[in-house]
Amino acid sequence: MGNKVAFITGITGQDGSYLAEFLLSRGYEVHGIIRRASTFNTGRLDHLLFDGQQEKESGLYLHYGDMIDSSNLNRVLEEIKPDEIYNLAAQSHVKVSFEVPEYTAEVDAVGTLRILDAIKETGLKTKFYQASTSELFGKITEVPQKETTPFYPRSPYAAAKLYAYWIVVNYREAYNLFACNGILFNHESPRRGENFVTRKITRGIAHILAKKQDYLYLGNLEAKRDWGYAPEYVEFMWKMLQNCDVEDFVIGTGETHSVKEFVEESFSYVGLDWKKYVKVNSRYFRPTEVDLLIADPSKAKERLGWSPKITFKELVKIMVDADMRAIGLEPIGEGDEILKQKFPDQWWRID
Ligand code: NAP
Ligand code: G4F
Repeated sequence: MGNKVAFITGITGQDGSYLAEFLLSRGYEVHGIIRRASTFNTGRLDHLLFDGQQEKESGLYLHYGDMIDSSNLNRVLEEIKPDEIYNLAAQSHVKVSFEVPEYTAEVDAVGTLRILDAIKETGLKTKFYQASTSELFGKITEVPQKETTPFYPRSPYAAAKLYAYWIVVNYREAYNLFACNGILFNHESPRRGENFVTRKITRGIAHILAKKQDYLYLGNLEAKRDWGYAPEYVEFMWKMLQNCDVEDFVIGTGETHSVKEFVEESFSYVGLDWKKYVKVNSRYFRPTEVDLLIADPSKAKERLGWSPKITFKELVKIMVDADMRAIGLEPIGEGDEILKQKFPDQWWRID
């Protein structure tokens, strides 16, 4: 039997790049779609594609494609016949979804349907992972949130992901597909997009230290999130598809912290008083906010033996160290040390 074949949509994103690295480390042949853009958008994958300027054979194959083009999705699936599909592509920014609601629905909701329908129509024997989200819980009705907590989406993004969640359940029940939802709470890393709040803060601190920026402008400091470390979460995506049963799981740390706590913790790590640098700007507030997210990941622990290693404070240190290094400053170093100690056999490149 040859190597297993995986197909990842959203491979150029934070999670997609870690997942590609993980699957390659396990001997998979990995395929992904990338969007044609006027600038290169493979920055998070370049270490897998090139040795310096030289292309390398790593088992990673990229195809042009888009979640709104079903002809292309059908063609790629027919061609590569993947054993596992990870649907991570999304317009994933909640605030932006209020500005491009229709596009967000096309990509995040109908895009998911396009792939599921391609699987059904072609009769492809494959397993399907859907990137569902804690944003589904929105205006929460239960603390902490678990697989059975009712959904109440609070943004066009969450409403689109709600459709995607249910179409996965429907295709599983109607057509017997191996298709499941990972309901993941926020997970971050040095590869997080620069306009998500954690990365905006840690990158802002590095810029302030390097005297390239005077202030950091943020929105709602009171919102609370359950923040974990992305490499640990992508490993769970894979575990879900190796599970004998086809079922949905919540993944998170079980701890919640406010944006203000993230700010305090990260500024104090580098010895700065955050009050001197952080200004609140109304342009970063959302028309409707999700106030409190906190996971109950006990099903994942009991059934698949998953529990996260990286705590909130450690995540802050890992991200601040990486952003300091990225801008040419000597990192404080505690974050790097934590990674070395907790993941001696880590499979991802530490940024
Ligand atoms: P991300 O960094 O924003 O990556 C999104 C990916 O989707 C990128 O590769 C992007 O391509 C691609 N994409 C966007 N629109 C597309 C389109 N029309 N056609 C094809 N590809 C498209 O997101 P992430 O943090 O890795 O998250 C991965 C998935 O998990 C997303 O579905 C997100 O909604 C979901 N999720 C994330 C979290 C989290 O905390 N990170 C939590 C729960 C769920 P470009 O590089 O070309 O933009
Ligand atoms: O970092 P955020 O933009 O992430 P958000 O909205 O929680 O969404 C992320 O996690 C979801 C899982 O729960 C994913 F499904 C989704 O794709 C994405 O990855 O904002 C976090 C909090 C919000 O309450 C926001 O209002 O931070 C608050 N915030 C305060 N100032 C800010 C800012 N958010 C951003 N992006 N930028 C700010 O300046």
